[in-house]
Amino acid sequence: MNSDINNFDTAKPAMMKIHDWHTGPYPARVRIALAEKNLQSRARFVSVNLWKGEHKQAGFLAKNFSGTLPVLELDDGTFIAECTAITEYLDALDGAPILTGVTPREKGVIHMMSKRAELELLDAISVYFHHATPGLGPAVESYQNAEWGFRQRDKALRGMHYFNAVLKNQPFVAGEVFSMADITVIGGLIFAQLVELPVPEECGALQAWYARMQERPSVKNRVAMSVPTGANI
Ligand code: GTS
Repeated sequence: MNSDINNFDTAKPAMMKIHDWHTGPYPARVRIALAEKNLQSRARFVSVNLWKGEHKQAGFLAKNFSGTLPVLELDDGTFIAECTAITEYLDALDGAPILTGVTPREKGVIHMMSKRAELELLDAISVYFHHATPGLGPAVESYQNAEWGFRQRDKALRGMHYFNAVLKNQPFVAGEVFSMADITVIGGLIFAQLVELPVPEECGALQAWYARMQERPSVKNRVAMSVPTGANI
């Protein structure tokens, strides 16, 4: 059987290459997942400069049709894009902690809450950034629609209220354990900070949860893990 689980030899050095940008909220999700699973020493980061539009050039588009980061590149030449897909790959490689659920119920709830965090928070903030702010600059942002961007900002604020309500009743986004869904909301709040969209004052449960999340070493060290030499954080 040619499974990655069988091929994943703990004695071997890095086997994964991650196309990354050190301050990006989406790539941060994968770095947090790697650190939670203590797999960071197996990953090598390759910087793709978003501000220079390197992710829209043909060489990168051949790796990920969507032209987004992060992308995991395996030794056999397979490219896996999408934070959730990469996290699922990492979870299938190695043991505890499992971030995407063990039982069918856990898997279903974690997937739903992570997707909801993308739809209602992180992706909405990303649209706001690209459409209603200068985004990555005129050379990269070929089309902007500010009205759409502001609508998405408002959507993200509603999303913050939703996750606040969830976190009033449970310690983590998908229930009783830390999971990929928490990482997705963390990505959303990292992006919110970058675009200076604060968590509303009345969202105390979300603020308290985020303060707890920021204490986790995986979250604290997420930028340092992949900062390229000479980068001016
Ligand atoms: N659905 C994708 C995922 O989950 O991986 C979205 C990835 C994404 O939007 N990545 C951002 C990107 O490449 C990286 S960052 O915003 O976190 O830095 N954005 C560049 C662009 O031009 O959209």
